[in-house]
Amino acid sequence: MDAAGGIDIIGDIHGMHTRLVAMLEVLGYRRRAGRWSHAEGRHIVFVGDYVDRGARVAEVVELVRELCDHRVALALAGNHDTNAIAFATRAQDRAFDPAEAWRQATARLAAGPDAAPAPTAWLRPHDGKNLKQHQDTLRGFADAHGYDACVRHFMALPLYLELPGLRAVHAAWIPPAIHALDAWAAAKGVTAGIRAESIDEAIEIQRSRMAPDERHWVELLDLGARQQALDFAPDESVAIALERIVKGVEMRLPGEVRLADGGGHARGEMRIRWFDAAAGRTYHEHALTKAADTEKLRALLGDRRIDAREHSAELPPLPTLVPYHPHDAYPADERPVFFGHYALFDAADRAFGKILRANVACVDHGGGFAAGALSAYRWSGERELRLANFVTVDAKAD
Ligand SMILES: [Mn+2]
Repeated sequence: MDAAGGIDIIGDIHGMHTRLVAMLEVLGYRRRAGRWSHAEGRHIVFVGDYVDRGARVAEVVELVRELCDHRVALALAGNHDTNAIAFATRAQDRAFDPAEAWRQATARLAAGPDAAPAPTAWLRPHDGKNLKQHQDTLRGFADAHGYDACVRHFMALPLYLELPGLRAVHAAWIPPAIHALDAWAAAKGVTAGIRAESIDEAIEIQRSRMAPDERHWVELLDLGARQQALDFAPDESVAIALERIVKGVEMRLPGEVRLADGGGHARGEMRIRWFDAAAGRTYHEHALTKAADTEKLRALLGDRRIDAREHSAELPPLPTLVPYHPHDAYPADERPVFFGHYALFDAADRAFGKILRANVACVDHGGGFAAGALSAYRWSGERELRLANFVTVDAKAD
């Protein structure tokens, strides 16, 4: 364990400023004479997703940034944060222009359902679905300048953290994906994530490291290159590597089975327990979904087991799918891994979706949803994680 104190790993905030302030209070972080600190020298690791859903995005981003500036916290990037970078990058000339993206998108939001098509094509199209997902963030900034500074700041966030005692990532710790990102970053003279001997050292590295800039992010987010790469070497595509670690791993569902995603769209894939082997498991056992979807899978598919032939590498892979693998992807004797992203909450079961295995914990329990809670794990060096070390704040939505 870090000599200076433990680490509080805080889950997805999604613009919920009131919950974040309440969480900092509960965990014992105080702002005195303009400086944040913790009496026992503890630190924070945020697992990303600062924007979308809650209304007070600008204040959340500013507060997280201040905690990082005061060497109290390290903030990782989530998929909503990297999506914002793609939203702010023009498709045609690959130019990064958050201010213009904000002006065009807010004008479309103001015009309502009859809005004309976006005048510019963006790497993440400003279409109905993406615009809807990002609307609270766009409205959360009073002007283009604030949005511009926020998205530029996101480009500098590390994608993962590895310390001797723990690992943290937004959605999934997939070693081949992390290696692909590292190799790509090394060739560019930048770093994608942070490895350090202590959280203090990690925070110092974050302050001085060369982060990917806007030219690099075009490669990380380029959908065209990603599709092309799928045709020959999916695991070597850096865009797929990014997708896997910030969006997790999915598996096709058999037949006509569909699950609704966060935006209510029917999807023929399910999010899976990427840290476990699929072999011999049923669909509902291998799902990493909210309780209602796990029950739906159980109701629709019963104890039907995942079939290796349906999920073999010979099938054309989709961007976020991985082949069926027979071995645990995250070894039982490894240091603990923490991630957010999955919004695993169940009002009826306080333990649901928290300790997924002795060394695997999810810290996102729907902090961005009115019915969910902002969650954190108070880590003090233990190898075996404990439910009692979770802290949740389910104050009213911002
Ligand atoms: Mn996420």
